Amino acid sequence: MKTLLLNSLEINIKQSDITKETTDAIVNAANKEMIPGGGVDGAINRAAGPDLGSAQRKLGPIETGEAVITAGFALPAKYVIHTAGPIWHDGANDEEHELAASYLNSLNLAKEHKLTSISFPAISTGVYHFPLDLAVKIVFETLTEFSQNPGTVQVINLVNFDSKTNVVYEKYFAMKL
Ligand code: AR6
Repeated sequence: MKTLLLNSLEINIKQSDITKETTDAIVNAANKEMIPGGGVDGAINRAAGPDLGSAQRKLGPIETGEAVITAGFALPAKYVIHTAGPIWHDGANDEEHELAASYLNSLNLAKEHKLTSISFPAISTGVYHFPLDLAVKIVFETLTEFSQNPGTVQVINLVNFDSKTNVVYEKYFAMKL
């Protein structure tokens, strides 16, 4: 795990399974329909139990970049913040702004609920095919913007399932900080 400070925000970059996180909230890379799918969404739903899927479905459909909150049910995390990241087409369809919105809206929701810690997966970089290098740059810029006014939020974990993703995160953040 690598720990960095972004203004007063503690950022932890780690290779792990997000369903094990004990932060106040974990973020789910969901779809607009809010129908539990595969990838991290599937893993979170399996670990949380069937009540999560019922709560999730009731809140759909949502817009790309929007974020909504449910309980965490059987997860160690108290809440799940669900966001629909953009599907990558060619980069000319506002994908970059939409990915930034997914992160910023999730963080603002955590702040509104007076949470202190939140964990993110690498939204949109799986089956939605967002280029990893560009995604990591957007995450860094969005967290930097949020760190100006983080409210109650003190700790942000960037939780990567595979080592390739984790290495790209570590290198980019180390270069910038
Ligand atoms: N913990 C942390 N990260 C994980 C885990 C885990 N347990 N499992 C997978 N990842 P993806 P997307 C990583 O495809 O691209 C679903 O069907 C994975 O390795 O889960 O936003 C939804 O319902 C990758 O780095 O999300 C949507 O329909 C990252 O999570 C669609 O996929 C994101 O990969 C969303 O696609």
